[in-house]
Amino acid sequence: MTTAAATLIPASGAGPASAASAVASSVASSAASAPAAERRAPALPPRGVQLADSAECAFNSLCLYRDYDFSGPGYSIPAGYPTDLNDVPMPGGVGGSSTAADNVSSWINNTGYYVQLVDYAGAERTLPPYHSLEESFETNDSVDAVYWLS
Ligand SMILES: [Ca+2]
Repeated sequence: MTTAAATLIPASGAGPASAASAVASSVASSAASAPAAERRAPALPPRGVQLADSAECAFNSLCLYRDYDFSGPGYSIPAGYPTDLNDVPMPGGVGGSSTAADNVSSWINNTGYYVQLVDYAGAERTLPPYHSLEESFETNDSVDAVYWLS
């Protein structure tokens, strides 16, 4: 939760306060880095929104969170949109992952649909309507795609 706290290191010997040109070499490169090698889910745009901190999971949305207890960076996906989590940005994941694939630890299904949580390398599980889920140790950070069952 560190917002851009610029750490200005004054160059020794340099004059005072010439810090007007703060070189912000932040990580501004967005997306465009997906391996795309093993994609099976429909590559629909997620049409989701990044959740603000401690935002409620809106009605008719599936909300997914990087961390347990529905915390950390979160994202919401409208009901009915199958989503490859490789397309969903989510910084700070395990192993340096920058997407929601193999990264989600808790879920809120605030829709009337059954949601299929798909691990490309493993099993599929179903999250019933209006249920939340904290991943177990075995299934934590394993889901790669989300499908919807009618
Ligand atoms: Ca996680």
